[in-house]
Amino acid sequence: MKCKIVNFKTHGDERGNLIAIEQNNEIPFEIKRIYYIFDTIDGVRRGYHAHKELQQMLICIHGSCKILLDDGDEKKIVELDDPSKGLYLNDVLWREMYDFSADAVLLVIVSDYYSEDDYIRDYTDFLRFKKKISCEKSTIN
Ligand code: T46
Repeated sequence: MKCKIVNFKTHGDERGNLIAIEQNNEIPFEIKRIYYIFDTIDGVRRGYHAHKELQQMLICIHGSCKILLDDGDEKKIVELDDPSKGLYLNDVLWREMYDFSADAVLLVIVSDYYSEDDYIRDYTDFLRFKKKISCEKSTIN
């Protein structure tokens, strides 16, 4: 599955820690938007969609949460519980976010402005879209 855990450098000293994140350095794309998810209600599950083009870096900067990723063939669960780790997504992956701790803050850095057109919010449409792009790739090759 095309996803990657990125380890950010922590600048730590007797005062505490600091992590710096730069476009085209830790973030391998031009940053157009950031958003964060917090105060999540216990037991809630979010997401249930895939993106057609969007690149994202997900960082749980406080607390913890789990991300279920599904590429149509394989499913994978990634636990984010460390502010020095990012989950880089650059593929059409179905995602669900769940098991948020009460104090979780999930920061998401993304490559484009908000557009509902980039979302696939139906799982059957997602599988159809994956099939279409894989057919297009095999025709080109
Ligand atoms: C994703 C996961 C990790 C906006 O108006 N602007 C925005 O930039 C975003 C992200 C959302 N919204 C609105 C759209 C909805 O009315 O905020 C509301 C909640 O969004 P949504 O239900 O899509 O939230 P999640 O947590 O299911 O998904 C979000 C992102 O939308 C999505 O891109 O990959 O977090």
